[in-house]
Amino acid sequence: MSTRTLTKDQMLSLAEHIENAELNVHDITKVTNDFPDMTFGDAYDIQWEIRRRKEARGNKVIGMKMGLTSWAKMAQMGVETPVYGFLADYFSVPDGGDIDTSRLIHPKIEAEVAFVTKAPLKGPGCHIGDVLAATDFIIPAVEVIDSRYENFKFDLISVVADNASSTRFITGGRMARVEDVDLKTLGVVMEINGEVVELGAGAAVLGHPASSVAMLANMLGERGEEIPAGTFIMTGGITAAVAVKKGDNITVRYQDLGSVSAKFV
Ligand code: OOG
Ligand code: MG
Repeated sequence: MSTRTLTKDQMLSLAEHIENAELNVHDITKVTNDFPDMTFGDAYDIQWEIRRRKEARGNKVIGMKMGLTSWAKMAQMGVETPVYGFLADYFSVPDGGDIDTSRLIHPKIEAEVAFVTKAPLKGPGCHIGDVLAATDFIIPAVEVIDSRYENFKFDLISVVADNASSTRFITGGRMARVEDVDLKTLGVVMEINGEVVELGAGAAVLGHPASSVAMLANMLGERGEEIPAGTFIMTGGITAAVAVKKGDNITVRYQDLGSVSAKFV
């Protein structure tokens, strides 16, 4: 676990500051501008405090996400280390549903594969075989990310503190058993208003999306946390994220697993 540079009061007030940007839909400068010595330990403390604030308000945490797990995403954002975040109940949008752009700052969409576990996973030492054995099913998922930072520009420490830009997600298509899908070659095609904007295959995510779940277990293990059985986990964007705006209809097609759609209103 990395060291801390923030006092408890600074950590608490940064959590409030960042969460308020989400709740009040306005951007902020990245937190490392004012606190350049912040560490990953400080940033995850802030993220866990935002999670605590939401739970104290009655929101439920309904899953986890990994981010920056593909080269396309790392190159797009100029960073090279995956990060995790949590998913709150109100982030979930039904397949084919509307996403209210008045609640978002500058949304982008990502094509992802989600896992649902049937046994706990605990790092350190969690590997892909453990993940495959503990997987109940996989299901297509599209994430809507919305960095609270100006111009969607950040460094890793800032994005961790901002819950890895989490804001909305849509699951859909068809669930499948992990042994029935070749997740490395699983093709995805992203369309906005009927036009293909990105495409890719599952191997873009750390060689195999299950590796992303193993990495999550190992990162949580550093804080003494685990992935409980029954957890929904998004493994990270396969392609670069694509900006969307009010009026856009989006569909992501998954090879043999159907599609996920939404409308930005
Ligand atoms: C950070 C979150 C990235 C993914 O799937 O790679 C992410 C960001 O790019 O804003 O969710
Ligand atoms: Mg994502």
